[in-house]
Amino acid sequence: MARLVIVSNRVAIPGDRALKAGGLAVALKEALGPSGGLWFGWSGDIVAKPSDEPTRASDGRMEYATLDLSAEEHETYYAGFSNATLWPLFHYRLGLIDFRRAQLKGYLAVNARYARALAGLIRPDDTIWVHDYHFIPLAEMLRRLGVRNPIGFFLHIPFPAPEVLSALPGYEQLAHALLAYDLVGFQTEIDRHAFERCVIEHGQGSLDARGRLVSGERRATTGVFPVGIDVDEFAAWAKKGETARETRQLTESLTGRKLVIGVDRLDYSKGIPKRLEAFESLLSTWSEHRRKVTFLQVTPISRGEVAQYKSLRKELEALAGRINGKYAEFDWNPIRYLNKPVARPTLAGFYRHARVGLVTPLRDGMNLVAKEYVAAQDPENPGVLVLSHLAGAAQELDAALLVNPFDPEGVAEAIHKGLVMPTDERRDRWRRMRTVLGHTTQRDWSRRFLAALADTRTPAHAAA
Ligand code: GDG
Repeated sequence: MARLVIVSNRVAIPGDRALKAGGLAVALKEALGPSGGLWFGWSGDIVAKPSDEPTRASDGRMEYATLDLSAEEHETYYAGFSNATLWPLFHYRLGLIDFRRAQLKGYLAVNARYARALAGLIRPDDTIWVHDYHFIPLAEMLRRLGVRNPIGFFLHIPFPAPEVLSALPGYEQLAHALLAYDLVGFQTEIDRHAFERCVIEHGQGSLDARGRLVSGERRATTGVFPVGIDVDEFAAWAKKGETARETRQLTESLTGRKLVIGVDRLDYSKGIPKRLEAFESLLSTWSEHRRKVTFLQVTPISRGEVAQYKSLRKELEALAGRINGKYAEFDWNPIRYLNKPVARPTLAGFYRHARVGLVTPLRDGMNLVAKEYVAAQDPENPGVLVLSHLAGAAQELDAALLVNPFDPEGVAEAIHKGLVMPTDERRDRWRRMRTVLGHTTQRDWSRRFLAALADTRTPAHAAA
Protein backbone atom coordinates (compact mmCIF):
# COMPACT_ATOMS: atom_id res chain seq x y z
CA MET A 1 0.00 0.00 0.00
CA ALA A 2 1.24 3.50 -0.83
CA ARG A 3 2.62 5.36 2.16
CA LEU A 4 0.82 8.46 3.35
CA VAL A 5 2.95 11.49 4.20
CA ILE A 6 1.22 14.18 6.24
CA VAL A 7 2.65 17.68 6.48
CA SER A 8 1.37 20.09 9.11
CA ASN A 9 2.91 22.92 11.10
CA ARG A 10 2.92 20.99 14.37
CA VAL A 11 3.40 17.27 14.59
CA ALA A 12 1.56 15.43 17.34
CA ILE A 13 4.48 13.29 18.51
CA PRO A 14 3.26 10.87 21.19
CA GLY A 15 3.40 12.46 24.62
CA ASP A 16 3.43 16.06 23.32
CA ARG A 17 0.95 17.69 25.69
CA ALA A 18 1.20 21.14 24.13
CA LEU A 19 -0.88 19.99 21.16
CA LYS A 20 -4.01 18.82 22.85
CA ALA A 21 -6.12 21.99 22.46
CA GLY A 22 -6.24 22.40 18.72
CA GLY A 23 -8.65 21.27 16.03
CA LEU A 24 -6.06 20.29 13.43
CA ALA A 25 -4.06 18.02 15.70
CA VAL A 26 -7.27 16.41 16.93
CA ALA A 27 -8.56 15.87 13.40
CA LEU A 28 -5.35 14.36 12.05
CA LYS A 29 -4.26 12.19 14.90
CA GLU A 30 -7.48 10.28 15.25
CA ALA A 31 -8.28 10.02 11.55
CA LEU A 32 -4.88 8.85 10.38
CA GLY A 33 -3.52 6.90 13.31
CA PRO A 34 -4.67 3.44 12.20
CA SER A 35 -3.23 3.64 8.68
CA GLY A 36 0.26 4.67 9.80
CA GLY A 37 2.62 6.66 7.59
CA LEU A 38 5.04 9.56 7.97
CA TRP A 39 4.15 12.83 9.70
CA PHE A 40 6.40 15.78 8.85
CA GLY A 41 6.50 19.29 10.35
CA TRP A 42 7.89 21.58 13.03
CA SER A 43 9.19 19.99 16.24
CA GLY A 44 7.89 22.87 18.35
CA ASP A 45 11.48 23.78 19.30
CA ILE A 46 13.27 27.05 18.60
CA VAL A 47 17.07 26.66 18.42
CA ALA A 48 20.04 28.87 17.52
CA LYS A 49 21.10 26.91 14.43
CA PRO A 50 18.39 24.58 13.15
CA SER A 51 19.64 21.55 11.25
CA ASP A 52 18.29 20.88 7.76
CA GLU A 53 18.31 17.19 8.62
CA PRO A 54 14.94 16.18 10.15
CA THR A 55 14.85 14.44 13.54
CA ARG A 56 13.22 11.03 13.14
CA ALA A 57 11.03 9.15 15.64
CA SER A 58 8.60 6.26 15.45
CA ASP A 59 5.90 4.75 17.63
CA GLY A 60 5.80 1.49 15.68
CA ARG A 61 2.88 2.59 13.52
CA MET A 62 3.60 6.20 12.56
CA GLU A 63 6.99 7.66 11.74
CA TYR A 64 7.69 11.27 12.60
CA ALA A 65 10.19 13.65 10.98
CA THR A 66 10.55 17.13 12.43
CA LEU A 67 12.60 20.26 11.86
CA ASP A 68 13.41 22.94 14.43
CA LEU A 69 13.00 26.65 13.68
CA SER A 70 15.41 29.50 14.39
CA ALA A 71 14.08 32.42 16.45
CA GLU A 72 13.96 34.52 13.29
CA GLU A 73 12.06 31.85 11.34
CA HIS A 74 9.60 31.49 14.19
CA GLU A 75 9.09 35.24 14.25
CA THR A 76 8.67 35.70 10.49
CA TYR A 77 7.13 32.45 9.23
CA TYR A 78 5.04 31.39 12.23
CA ALA A 79 4.14 34.33 14.49
CA GLY A 80 4.42 36.82 11.60
CA PHE A 81 3.15 35.88 8.17
CA SER A 82 1.15 32.77 9.17
CA ASN A 83 -0.50 34.06 12.32
CA ALA A 84 -0.43 37.86 12.07
CA THR A 85 -1.25 38.10 8.34
CA LEU A 86 -2.82 34.96 6.87
CA TRP A 87 -4.87 33.98 9.94
CA PRO A 88 -6.60 37.39 10.37
CA LEU A 89 -6.98 37.82 6.60
CA PHE A 90 -8.58 34.40 6.08
CA HIS A 91 -10.89 35.13 9.05
CA TYR A 92 -12.00 38.42 7.44
CA ARG A 93 -10.23 40.58 10.04
CA LEU A 94 -8.39 43.04 7.80
CA GLY A 95 -7.95 45.51 10.66
CA LEU A 96 -5.78 43.02 12.57
CA ILE A 97 -3.34 42.30 9.75
CA ASP A 98 0.27 43.22 10.41
CA PHE A 99 1.94 42.59 7.06
CA ARG A 100 5.73 42.97 6.72
CA ARG A 101 7.77 42.02 3.65
CA ALA A 102 10.43 40.40 5.85
CA GLN A 103 7.73 38.08 7.21
CA LEU A 104 6.61 37.00 3.77
CA LYS A 105 10.27 36.39 2.90
CA GLY A 106 10.68 34.27 6.04
CA TYR A 107 7.50 32.33 5.23
CA LEU A 108 8.74 31.50 1.73
CA ALA A 109 12.22 30.62 3.05
CA VAL A 110 10.82 28.19 5.66
CA ASN A 111 8.58 26.59 3.03
CA ALA A 112 11.63 26.19 0.76
CA ARG A 113 13.69 24.64 3.58
CA TYR A 114 10.85 22.27 4.47
CA ALA A 115 10.43 21.32 0.81
CA ARG A 116 14.13 20.44 0.52
CA ALA A 117 14.06 18.33 3.69
CA LEU A 118 10.81 16.62 2.70
CA ALA A 119 11.97 15.89 -0.86
CA GLY A 120 14.81 13.85 0.67
CA LEU A 121 12.29 11.64 2.53
CA ILE A 122 9.81 11.01 -0.27
CA ARG A 123 9.52 7.56 -1.89
CA PRO A 124 8.19 7.20 -5.44
CA ASP A 125 4.80 5.76 -4.41
CA ASP A 126 4.11 8.13 -1.50
CA THR A 127 0.96 10.24 -1.35
CA ILE A 128 1.53 13.64 0.25
CA TRP A 129 -1.19 15.46 2.19
CA VAL A 130 -0.35 19.03 3.22
CA HIS A 131 -2.38 20.85 5.86
CA ASP A 132 -3.27 24.47 6.29
CA TYR A 133 -2.19 28.01 5.61
CA HIS A 134 1.39 27.60 6.85
CA PHE A 135 2.29 25.61 3.71
CA ILE A 136 0.44 27.14 0.77
CA PRO A 137 3.57 27.28 -1.47
CA LEU A 138 4.95 23.86 -0.45
CA ALA A 139 3.73 21.86 -3.49
CA GLU A 140 5.05 24.47 -5.91
CA MET A 141 8.46 24.17 -4.24
CA LEU A 142 8.35 20.36 -4.15
CA ARG A 143 7.46 20.30 -7.85
CA ARG A 144 10.49 22.49 -8.60
CA LEU A 145 12.62 19.91 -6.78
CA GLY A 146 11.28 17.20 -9.09
CA VAL A 147 8.66 15.63 -6.78
CA ARG A 148 5.97 14.12 -9.03
CA ASN A 149 3.88 12.33 -6.36
CA PRO A 150 0.20 13.14 -5.81
CA ILE A 151 0.04 16.13 -3.45
CA GLY A 152 -3.18 17.26 -1.79
CA PHE A 153 -3.83 20.37 0.30
CA PHE A 154 -6.54 20.84 2.90
CA LEU A 155 -7.41 24.25 4.33
CA HIS A 156 -8.79 23.97 7.85
CA ILE A 157 -9.75 27.65 8.05
CA PRO A 158 -12.05 29.72 5.81
CA PHE A 159 -10.91 30.88 2.39
CA PRO A 160 -11.70 34.58 1.99
CA ALA A 161 -13.71 36.15 -0.81
CA PRO A 162 -11.54 37.65 -3.59
CA GLU A 163 -12.33 41.19 -2.42
CA VAL A 164 -10.79 40.34 0.98
CA LEU A 165 -7.86 38.26 -0.30
CA SER A 166 -6.81 41.09 -2.60
CA ALA A 167 -5.86 43.19 0.44
CA LEU A 168 -2.79 40.95 0.79
CA PRO A 169 0.31 42.20 -1.00
CA GLY A 170 1.33 39.41 -3.39
CA TYR A 171 -1.99 37.54 -3.13
CA GLU A 172 -1.79 36.54 -6.81
CA GLN A 173 1.25 34.31 -6.18
CA LEU A 174 -0.40 32.67 -3.21
CA ALA A 175 -3.57 31.77 -5.09
CA HIS A 176 -1.51 30.56 -8.04
CA ALA A 177 0.73 28.45 -5.75
CA LEU A 178 -2.31 26.43 -4.67
CA LEU A 179 -2.79 25.30 -8.27
CA ALA A 180 0.42 23.24 -7.96
CA TYR A 181 -1.54 20.76 -5.79
CA ASP A 182 -3.49 17.95 -7.43
CA LEU A 183 -6.36 18.45 -5.01
CA VAL A 184 -7.25 21.52 -2.92
CA GLY A 185 -9.84 20.73 -0.24
CA PHE A 186 -12.03 23.07 1.80
CA GLN A 187 -14.39 22.75 4.76
CA THR A 188 -17.44 24.20 2.98
CA GLU A 189 -18.73 25.01 -0.46
CA ILE A 190 -18.56 28.70 0.49
CA ASP A 191 -14.76 28.43 0.88
CA ARG A 192 -14.30 26.32 -2.24
CA HIS A 193 -16.31 28.75 -4.28
CA ALA A 194 -14.39 31.75 -2.87
CA PHE A 195 -11.10 30.12 -3.97
CA GLU A 196 -12.42 29.36 -7.42
CA ARG A 197 -13.59 32.96 -7.77
CA CYS A 198 -10.19 34.25 -6.60
CA VAL A 199 -8.36 32.21 -9.23
CA ILE A 200 -10.72 33.01 -12.07
CA GLU A 201 -11.53 36.65 -11.30
CA HIS A 202 -7.90 37.56 -10.71
CA GLY A 203 -6.81 35.89 -13.94
CA GLN A 204 -4.72 33.10 -12.36
CA GLY A 205 -6.46 30.28 -14.16
CA SER A 206 -9.67 29.02 -15.71
CA LEU A 207 -12.04 26.08 -15.37
CA ASP A 208 -11.68 23.11 -17.71
CA ALA A 209 -14.47 20.78 -18.78
CA ARG A 210 -13.93 18.61 -15.67
CA GLY A 211 -14.28 21.55 -13.31
CA ARG A 212 -10.54 21.69 -12.57
CA LEU A 213 -8.68 24.96 -12.24
CA VAL A 214 -6.08 25.12 -14.98
CA SER A 215 -3.10 27.38 -15.48
CA GLY A 216 -0.34 26.36 -17.92
CA GLU A 217 0.84 22.91 -16.80
CA ARG A 218 -1.07 23.09 -13.52
CA ARG A 219 -4.39 21.33 -13.04
CA ALA A 220 -5.97 21.49 -9.59
CA THR A 221 -9.16 19.73 -8.60
CA THR A 222 -11.11 21.42 -5.81
CA GLY A 223 -13.47 19.75 -3.35
CA VAL A 224 -15.41 20.09 -0.11
CA PHE A 225 -14.47 17.79 2.79
CA PRO A 226 -16.03 18.92 6.09
CA VAL A 227 -13.91 17.72 9.02
CA GLY A 228 -15.87 15.47 11.34
CA ILE A 229 -15.32 13.89 14.73
CA ASP A 230 -15.36 10.35 16.05
CA VAL A 231 -18.95 10.64 17.29
CA ASP A 232 -19.19 7.27 19.05
CA GLU A 233 -15.91 7.69 20.87
CA PHE A 234 -16.86 11.17 22.03
CA ALA A 235 -20.31 9.99 23.13
CA ALA A 236 -18.69 7.15 25.11
CA TRP A 237 -16.31 9.57 26.83
CA ALA A 238 -19.22 11.83 27.70
CA LYS A 239 -21.26 8.99 29.19
CA LYS A 240 -18.28 7.86 31.23
CA GLY A 241 -17.39 11.46 32.06
CA GLU A 242 -20.85 12.00 33.57
CA THR A 243 -19.76 10.23 36.73
CA ALA A 244 -16.06 11.18 36.63
CA ARG A 245 -14.63 12.98 39.64
CA GLU A 246 -14.24 16.37 37.90
CA THR A 247 -17.77 16.34 36.50
CA ARG A 248 -19.14 15.46 39.94
CA GLN A 249 -17.13 18.31 41.47
CA LEU A 250 -18.47 20.66 38.81
CA THR A 251 -22.10 19.63 39.29
CA GLU A 252 -21.84 19.78 43.07
CA SER A 253 -20.38 23.27 42.85
CA LEU A 254 -23.32 24.39 40.68
CA THR A 255 -25.82 23.48 43.44
CA GLY A 256 -28.64 22.85 40.96
CA ARG A 257 -27.94 25.82 38.68
CA LYS A 258 -28.00 25.31 34.92
CA LEU A 259 -24.69 25.31 33.11
CA VAL A 260 -23.85 27.19 29.92
CA ILE A 261 -20.50 26.20 28.40
CA GLY A 262 -18.01 27.69 25.93
CA VAL A 263 -14.74 25.96 24.94
CA ASP A 264 -12.25 27.65 22.62
CA ARG A 265 -8.56 28.31 22.16
CA LEU A 266 -7.92 31.89 23.20
CA ASP A 267 -8.35 33.33 19.70
CA TYR A 268 -10.06 36.46 18.39
CA SER A 269 -11.77 34.44 15.64
CA LYS A 270 -13.81 32.64 18.30
CA GLY A 271 -15.80 35.73 19.31
CA ILE A 272 -15.33 35.28 23.07
CA PRO A 273 -15.68 38.96 24.11
CA LYS A 274 -18.99 39.29 22.21
CA ARG A 275 -20.10 36.02 23.83
CA LEU A 276 -19.42 37.40 27.31
CA GLU A 277 -21.39 40.51 26.35
CA ALA A 278 -24.21 38.22 25.22
CA PHE A 279 -24.22 36.51 28.60
CA GLU A 280 -24.30 39.91 30.28
CA SER A 281 -27.23 40.87 28.08
CA LEU A 282 -29.03 37.66 29.12
CA LEU A 283 -28.65 38.57 32.79
CA SER A 284 -29.79 42.13 32.26
CA THR A 285 -32.80 41.31 30.03
CA TRP A 286 -34.03 38.06 31.63
CA SER A 287 -33.36 38.71 35.29
CA GLU A 288 -35.01 35.36 36.21
CA HIS A 289 -31.74 33.69 35.15
CA ARG A 290 -29.66 35.59 37.72
CA ARG A 291 -28.34 33.17 40.35
CA LYS A 292 -29.89 30.31 38.35
CA VAL A 293 -27.31 29.95 35.58
CA THR A 294 -23.52 29.69 35.51
CA PHE A 295 -21.42 30.24 32.40
CA LEU A 296 -18.19 28.19 32.23
CA GLN A 297 -15.78 29.44 29.57
CA VAL A 298 -12.74 27.15 29.07
CA THR A 299 -10.08 29.06 27.14
CA PRO A 300 -6.57 27.59 26.97
CA ILE A 301 -3.92 30.14 25.98
CA SER A 302 -2.91 29.91 22.34
CA ARG A 303 -0.23 31.75 20.28
CA GLY A 304 0.62 33.73 23.40
CA GLU A 305 3.63 35.28 21.64
CA VAL A 306 1.51 37.09 19.01
CA ALA A 307 0.59 40.69 19.96
CA GLN A 308 -3.12 40.45 19.06
CA TYR A 309 -3.49 37.40 21.31
CA LYS A 310 -1.85 39.16 24.26
CA SER A 311 -4.28 42.06 24.02
CA LEU A 312 -7.26 39.72 23.66
CA ARG A 313 -6.24 37.99 26.87
CA LYS A 314 -6.21 41.30 28.74
CA GLU A 315 -9.55 42.29 27.22
CA LEU A 316 -11.19 39.04 28.33
CA GLU A 317 -9.81 39.23 31.86
CA ALA A 318 -11.17 42.75 32.21
CA LEU A 319 -14.55 41.85 30.71
CA ALA A 320 -15.11 38.71 32.80
CA GLY A 321 -14.06 40.68 35.90
CA ARG A 322 -16.40 43.55 35.09
CA ILE A 323 -19.45 41.35 34.45
CA ASN A 324 -18.78 39.27 37.55
CA GLY A 325 -18.33 42.46 39.56
CA LYS A 326 -21.68 43.74 38.34
CA TYR A 327 -23.78 40.61 38.93
CA ALA A 328 -21.99 38.32 41.41
CA GLU A 329 -23.56 37.54 44.79
CA PHE A 330 -21.72 36.19 47.81
CA ASP A 331 -22.78 32.65 46.80
CA TRP A 332 -22.83 32.92 42.98
CA ASN A 333 -20.45 34.03 40.26
CA PRO A 334 -22.08 34.31 36.82
CA ILE A 335 -18.91 33.58 34.81
CA ARG A 336 -16.17 31.04 35.50
CA TYR A 337 -13.36 31.97 33.15
CA LEU A 338 -10.55 29.40 32.88
CA ASN A 339 -7.26 29.79 31.01
CA LYS A 340 -6.23 26.20 31.68
CA PRO A 341 -6.80 23.34 29.25
CA VAL A 342 -9.15 20.59 30.43
CA ALA A 343 -8.54 16.93 29.45
CA ARG A 344 -10.75 15.86 26.51
CA PRO A 345 -12.69 13.08 28.32
CA THR A 346 -13.36 15.56 31.14
CA LEU A 347 -14.53 18.17 28.63
CA ALA A 348 -16.91 15.56 27.22
CA GLY A 349 -18.46 15.08 30.68
CA PHE A 350 -18.76 18.87 31.12
CA TYR A 351 -20.47 19.24 27.71
CA ARG A 352 -23.00 16.56 28.66
CA HIS A 353 -23.90 18.40 31.79
CA ALA A 354 -24.32 21.78 30.04
CA ARG A 355 -27.85 22.83 29.12
CA VAL A 356 -26.51 25.25 26.51
CA GLY A 357 -23.35 24.94 24.38
CA LEU A 358 -22.25 28.36 23.16
CA VAL A 359 -20.23 28.26 19.94
CA THR A 360 -20.17 31.77 18.52
CA PRO A 361 -17.06 32.35 16.38
CA LEU A 362 -16.99 35.51 14.26
CA ARG A 363 -15.74 33.24 11.48
CA ASP A 364 -14.51 29.63 11.64
CA GLY A 365 -13.46 27.01 9.11
CA MET A 366 -15.54 24.30 10.79
CA ASN A 367 -15.49 24.30 14.63
CA LEU A 368 -15.17 20.89 16.17
CA VAL A 369 -16.41 22.02 19.58
CA ALA A 370 -19.92 22.39 18.08
CA LYS A 371 -19.81 18.78 16.89
CA GLU A 372 -18.31 17.48 20.14
CA TYR A 373 -21.02 19.23 22.17
CA VAL A 374 -23.76 17.52 20.14
CA ALA A 375 -22.03 14.10 20.32
CA ALA A 376 -21.72 14.39 24.11
CA GLN A 377 -25.43 14.92 24.86
CA ASP A 378 -27.74 12.53 26.67
CA PRO A 379 -30.31 11.50 24.00
CA GLU A 380 -33.12 11.61 26.58
CA ASN A 381 -32.25 15.00 27.99
CA PRO A 382 -30.02 16.79 25.49
CA GLY A 383 -28.72 20.32 25.76
CA VAL A 384 -29.14 23.05 23.14
CA LEU A 385 -26.41 24.17 20.75
CA VAL A 386 -26.29 27.93 20.09
CA LEU A 387 -24.18 28.20 16.95
CA SER A 388 -22.79 31.08 14.90
CA HIS A 389 -24.01 30.99 11.33
CA LEU A 390 -20.47 32.07 10.36
CA ALA A 391 -18.92 28.76 11.51
CA GLY A 392 -18.45 26.09 8.84
CA ALA A 393 -20.31 23.71 11.17
CA ALA A 394 -23.52 25.72 10.64
CA GLN A 395 -23.66 24.37 7.07
CA GLU A 396 -24.33 20.93 8.57
CA LEU A 397 -25.82 21.63 12.00
CA ASP A 398 -28.76 23.74 10.89
CA ALA A 399 -30.98 22.29 13.64
CA ALA A 400 -28.95 24.27 16.18
CA LEU A 401 -30.16 27.71 17.29
CA LEU A 402 -28.26 29.66 14.65
CA VAL A 403 -27.17 33.16 15.67
CA ASN A 404 -25.24 36.14 14.38
CA PRO A 405 -22.20 36.39 16.71
CA PHE A 406 -21.92 40.14 16.13
CA ASP A 407 -25.33 40.62 17.79
CA PRO A 408 -24.95 39.99 21.55
CA GLU A 409 -28.66 40.68 22.17
CA GLY A 410 -29.63 38.10 19.55
CA VAL A 411 -27.24 35.59 21.12
CA ALA A 412 -28.70 36.37 24.56
CA GLU A 413 -32.16 35.66 23.19
CA ALA A 414 -30.97 32.28 21.87
CA ILE A 415 -29.38 31.40 25.23
CA HIS A 416 -32.67 32.24 26.93
CA LYS A 417 -34.55 30.11 24.41
CA GLY A 418 -32.12 27.24 25.04
CA LEU A 419 -32.51 27.52 28.81
CA VAL A 420 -36.31 27.30 28.69
CA MET A 421 -36.70 24.99 25.66
CA PRO A 422 -39.09 22.07 26.29
CA THR A 423 -37.59 18.56 26.28
CA ASP A 424 -39.42 17.49 23.10
CA GLU A 425 -37.96 20.30 21.05
CA ARG A 426 -34.48 19.70 22.51
CA ARG A 427 -34.69 16.01 21.60
CA ASP A 428 -35.96 16.74 18.12
CA ARG A 429 -33.21 19.26 17.33
CA TRP A 430 -30.57 17.00 18.84
CA ARG A 431 -31.67 13.94 16.83
CA ARG A 432 -31.45 15.89 13.58
CA MET A 433 -27.94 17.07 14.43
CA ARG A 434 -26.78 13.65 15.62
CA THR A 435 -27.92 12.12 12.31
CA VAL A 436 -25.89 14.66 10.34
CA LEU A 437 -22.78 13.99 12.45
CA GLY A 438 -23.02 10.30 11.65
CA HIS A 439 -22.70 11.12 7.95
CA THR A 440 -19.37 12.95 8.19
CA THR A 441 -17.18 11.27 10.78
CA GLN A 442 -13.49 11.88 11.06
CA ARG A 443 -12.59 8.67 9.28
CA ASP A 444 -14.96 9.50 6.39
CA TRP A 445 -13.22 12.83 6.08
CA SER A 446 -9.72 11.45 5.52
CA ARG A 447 -11.02 8.55 3.42
CA ARG A 448 -12.99 10.85 1.14
CA PHE A 449 -10.10 13.28 0.77
CA LEU A 450 -7.54 10.57 -0.02
CA ALA A 451 -9.90 8.83 -2.46
CA ALA A 452 -10.45 12.12 -4.29
CA LEU A 453 -6.69 12.73 -4.35
CA ALA A 454 -6.06 9.25 -5.80
CA ASP A 455 -8.78 9.94 -8.33
CA THR A 456 -6.93 12.97 -9.71
CA ARG A 457 -4.25 10.57 -10.97
CA THR A 458 -6.53 8.06 -12.71
CA PRO A 459 -6.15 8.10 -16.49
CA ALA A 460 -9.79 9.11 -16.95
CA HIS A 461 -9.34 12.14 -14.73
CA ALA A 462 -5.90 13.08 -16.03
CA ALA A 463 -7.17 13.32 -19.62
CA ALA A 464 -8.40 16.88 -20.05
C1 GDG B 1 -8.93 24.66 13.25
C2 GDG B 1 -9.99 25.55 12.59
C3 GDG B 1 -11.47 23.55 12.34
C4 GDG B 1 -10.28 23.13 23.13
N1 GDG B 1 -10.02 23.42 24.42
C5 GDG B 1 -9.52 22.33 24.97
C6 GDG B 1 -9.48 21.34 24.00
N2 GDG B 1 -9.95 21.85 22.89
C7 GDG B 1 -10.14 21.10 21.65
C8 GDG B 1 -11.60 20.99 21.31
C9 GDG B 1 -11.54 20.75 19.80
C10 GDG B 1 -10.29 21.53 19.41
O1 GDG B 1 -9.51 21.74 20.56
C11 GDG B 1 -10.61 22.89 18.82
O2 GDG B 1 -11.05 22.69 17.53
P1 GDG B 1 -11.85 23.79 16.72
O3 GDG B 1 -12.31 23.14 15.48
O4 GDG B 1 -12.97 24.28 17.56
O5 GDG B 1 -10.87 25.02 16.47
P2 GDG B 1 -9.34 25.31 15.97
O6 GDG B 1 -8.34 24.91 16.96
O7 GDG B 1 -9.33 26.76 15.61
O8 GDG B 1 -9.15 24.41 14.64
C12 GDG B 1 -11.40 24.99 12.84
C13 GDG B 1 -10.33 22.71 12.87
O9 GDG B 1 -9.05 23.34 12.62
C14 GDG B 1 -10.30 21.30 12.25
O10 GDG B 1 -10.28 21.36 10.87
O11 GDG B 1 -12.68 22.98 12.80
O12 GDG B 1 -12.35 25.77 12.17
O13 GDG B 1 -9.90 26.90 13.07
O14 GDG B 1 -11.35 19.41 19.51
O15 GDG B 1 -12.20 19.97 22.04
N3 GDG B 1 -9.02 20.11 24.21
C15 GDG B 1 -8.58 19.83 25.47
N4 GDG B 1 -8.60 20.77 26.47
C16 GDG B 1 -9.06 22.00 26.27
O16 GDG B 1 -9.10 22.82 27.19
N5 GDG B 1 -8.10 18.63 25.71
